[in-house]
This record gives sequence, C-alpha cells and structure tokens, in this order.
Amino acid sequence: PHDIKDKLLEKYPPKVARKRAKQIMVNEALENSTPEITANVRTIPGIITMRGCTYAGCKGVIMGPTSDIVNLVHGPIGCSFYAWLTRRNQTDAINDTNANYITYAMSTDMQDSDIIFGGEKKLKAAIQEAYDLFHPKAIAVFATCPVGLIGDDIHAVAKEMKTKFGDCNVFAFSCEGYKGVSQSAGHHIANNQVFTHVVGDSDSEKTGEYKINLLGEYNIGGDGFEIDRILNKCGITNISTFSGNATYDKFASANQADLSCVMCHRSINYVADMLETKYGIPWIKVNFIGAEATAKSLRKIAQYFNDEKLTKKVEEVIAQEMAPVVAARKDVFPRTSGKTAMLFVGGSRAHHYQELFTELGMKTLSAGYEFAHRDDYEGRHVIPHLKVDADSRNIEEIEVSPDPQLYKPRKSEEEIKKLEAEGVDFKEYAGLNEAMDENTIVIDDLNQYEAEKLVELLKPDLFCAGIKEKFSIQKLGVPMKQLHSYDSGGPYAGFTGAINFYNEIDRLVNSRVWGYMKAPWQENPELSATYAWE
Ligand code: CFM
Ligand code: HCA
Repeated sequence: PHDIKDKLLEKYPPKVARKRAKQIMVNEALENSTPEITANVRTIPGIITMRGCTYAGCKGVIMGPTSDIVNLVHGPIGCSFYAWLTRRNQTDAINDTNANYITYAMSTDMQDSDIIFGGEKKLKAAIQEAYDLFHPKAIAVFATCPVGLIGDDIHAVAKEMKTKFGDCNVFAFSCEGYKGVSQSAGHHIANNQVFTHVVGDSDSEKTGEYKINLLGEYNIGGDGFEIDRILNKCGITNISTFSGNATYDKFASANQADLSCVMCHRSINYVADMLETKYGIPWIKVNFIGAEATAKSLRKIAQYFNDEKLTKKVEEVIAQEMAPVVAARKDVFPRTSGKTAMLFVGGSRAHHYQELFTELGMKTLSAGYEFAHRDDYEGRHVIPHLKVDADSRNIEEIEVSPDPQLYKPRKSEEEIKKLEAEGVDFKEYAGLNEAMDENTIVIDDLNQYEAEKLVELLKPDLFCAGIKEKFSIQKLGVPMKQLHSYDSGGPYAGFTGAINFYNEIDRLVNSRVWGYMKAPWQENPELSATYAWE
C-alpha cells in the first residue's frame, strides 16, 4: 500500500505531492488510535476535486429535503437551477400542513444591475411574492456568492419581512459558496439557523412512549421512509428527522424528543450536542445502513429506554425482518464474496456502506470522504485537538446554554453511568479508519486524477462515488455505483434496503459486460494524452 501511495503522488509537482501526502493514509492499527490525516482544508487550486460548495451543503443538502418551507435562493438563476431536484431527497405529498414546495426552484434571479446597485429590494419583493402565493409557515433565504461580495444584508431583510407578516417565520443563511472549503461549512450554517430560528417553536405537544429524533438522515431514495417503517413497527416515535421529509413543525418539535439518534455524524453532530445542552436530550450514534447495523441500532435505542415491552418488540421485529434478509444474502453471497470495492462519498456514507459490503463478503480496498473532518476519520477524541484555521474560523459557532423553561435532563447522571457500563456509548463515534482493515488506503478529498490512478493500480470489482466520477470510471471497464443518488435506485437503508442493495451489487459485480470495455485510446494509442509537466 505504501507503494500505491507513492505511485499516486509521483506525477505531482513536489509542493502538491507534499500536501496530498498528508491526505493519503495507509491504515495501520495503532494502540487505541489511528494515524492522523489532514482533512477539511482547501482543495489545491488546479485539482479537479469531487467536492461541491458551501451553498450546496446549506441549500441543497440540509434545507433541500424540507417540504413545507419555501426555500428562496437570492442569486443568479444558475445557482437555483443547480439545486433544483438534483438530490434524490423524497417527500410525502401529505404532511402536517399539506404544503410541499419541493418541486419548485424559487430564486430572485439576480441580474447584472442588481449586483451593481444592490439586490435587497428585489429580495424583499420576492419574499412578499412567495408569501402572497403560498402563505407558508416559513421562508428561508439563501445567499449565493455575489450576495456576499456586494454585501446585501439578507438577515435584516428577513427580519423586516418576518415582523411585517407576523404569521410567517422568515430567516436567512449566509451560505455563499465560497464561505468554507466545502459543503460541510454549509451544513453548519444551515443547522445553526434552524436551531436558532425553528427548534422549540412548536405549540403542539407530541405524544409517544419512546420519542426520538433522527439527525442526519436525508431520505435519499426513500431511506428515511424505510427507517420510519421499522421504527413505527417497533413502537418508536420519530419526532423529527433532520431533514429528510422534514416539515417546519417537525423541526420545531425536536426539543420534545427523549433521545437523539445521529446517522450522518459529519453533517449534524453539533446539533445533537446543542439539543443536549439546551434541552437535556442525550444522543447516540446509530447507523441504519446494513441489516446488522440496523438491528444493532434498534437494540441500542431499546437499551436506552430500558423498557421490557420495547426490548421484546424490537427483538420480534428484528427476527421477522431478518428472515428475508438472510435468505437474500444467502442467494447472492457465493457470487459476491471475495469481490473488492472502493468508496468515495461526501461524508458518512463512505463508512456506513462498508457494513453492506461486509455483509456481502466484499472487501473495501480504499475509501475516503470528500469533505468530512478528522473526527469522522479518527474518532471524536480528536475534536479538542482540531486545528482552527482561517476557513474554519469563518463558520459561526453558536453559544448554547440550558433553556430556563425547557431544559430537562432525560436521565439522571446515575442512569447514564449505568447505561454506559452496560455498553451504551453516548456522544461517541469512532470514525472510518477503525472500521477499515490494516493496510487499506484512506484518502481525503480524492480527485479525478487519483481516482483513475487508484482504479488502474488496484483494479477493484466496484467503484462507488458520485455523478462526476461515474462515466470516467466506467470507461476504465469497472462498474460504478453512485452512493449519492443511488443511480435512481434505493432505498438501501434498513432491512428492505439491504435486500435491494444485495441484489443490485450482485448484478453489477457479476455482469460480464465490463470486461469487454475498451476505451478508444486503449485501441488507438495515438489518442492517449500525456501530462504537461512530464
Ligand atoms: Fe451526510 Fe448525506 Fe453524506 Fe452529506 Fe452529501 Fe448526501 Fe453524501 Mo451527497 S449529508 S455527508 S453532504 S450522508 S448529499 S445524503 S450523498 S455527499 S456521503
Ligand atoms: C452535493 C449533492 C450531492 C452530489 C452528488 C454527486 C448529492 O454535494 O451538492 O456528486 O453525484 O448527493 O446529491 O452530494
């Protein structure tokens, strides 16, 4: 594997090679820790990164999946068009307000003159228009790059319009694309504002014996629907999913749950912390990708509530749901076991999906995140040691303290200690590295060149990433599965999802068509390119 690392770096100019070397790590098992990796830093200019921008993380990822909040983009139309139904977050047509704006692309459509003379007037008019048309519960405003450059005060406009309407919450996000080094900054900006302006704002009391929040689940390909189906079957009430199929009222009720379950650690872990500090809700890490991981997560939730009725029900559900899963696995296993995969996705999925590959008997040779932080690789114990640089300082950290009325510890200190002794890890995430075998290769912010090089060197049976990688990898004769959009498939979460995944991966890694692929330049060497710095 050290050879592979050298080969990945060999074509780079020395300065670039030195920087990239810190983001490419050969996994070794060290006593209680893993080697340090550099993450959440700027992409080197000139490199074709897999990353997106801060606006994508805020508008597209966190707020995009909400159904009854009007998401209004303040900027040129291209930014709206980019975020228009490109992420496969599904919603219910019927929800608690019966409003669903997900199919709209709402934008102020800024023109050159707005950029020169200021866009606040146009923004006000657009908010008014949205209000008159829909009378929504809330309007969220998103800043794109030019808005930050010209200095429109979107927060003042939002406040003014909120006061004017009286019955519609209006809030804004300073999520200009350049604000951070990736989507991750956009998650943070979005979540801070939702926490500040929405959570706690519900006037209806939520009922249920075992009330949880599901944080960091975005209902891509219907994953959230499958998880909700399982939770319902167990008698667990999901008060609020952040933010798959979310409504304003669900966000607003999050303070009423008794446990927060964190799926995607990268995009939301700080919200779990804030819910605990302000309202007294403990949190645990869960993972509903993989049938075994799903069963384990359900058992953890039951253990927390420490109620015999729930424990019994959860075991019943697991036994019932596992039967067809085991049968499906038995069918494909002889054909999938021993095959190899590589996974490069934004954050959590590059870790979570290894569960499904393990169930298929497949080995992950290399994996990494586009934009996760060191704690997502090395575990949360590194958080106090993370370097704060100019880019991370740019992202607001909000100060949260116990709410004078609403703070209520859900468990006593002794109860928490007892649960910990029984194996419930609160606020814990061990990260990707620990889950991967020794000598596998972990790479942060992989780029186009390295992706192709890795495939050439290690020849995996399957490569998983996003749309930008899809066709360049397939042209190398290797099947490619999108783990963002699922290539229009899914769900892959929970038990039904695991069966879907097993069958699709079986088809992909056993299709012989890939062996016949030859790129034009493989047949006609005169078409092949060379690198300018050679
Ligand atoms: Fe979390 Fe996500 Fe992911 Fe993510 Fe994303 Fe996504 Fe992703 Mo695409 S929130 S980090 S910013 S699990 S959109 S649903 S698939 S890169 S691995
Ligand atoms: C985003 C969204 C994205 C892109 C997926 C891809 C998604 O980062 O803006 O590159 O295929 O999941 O839709 O991550």
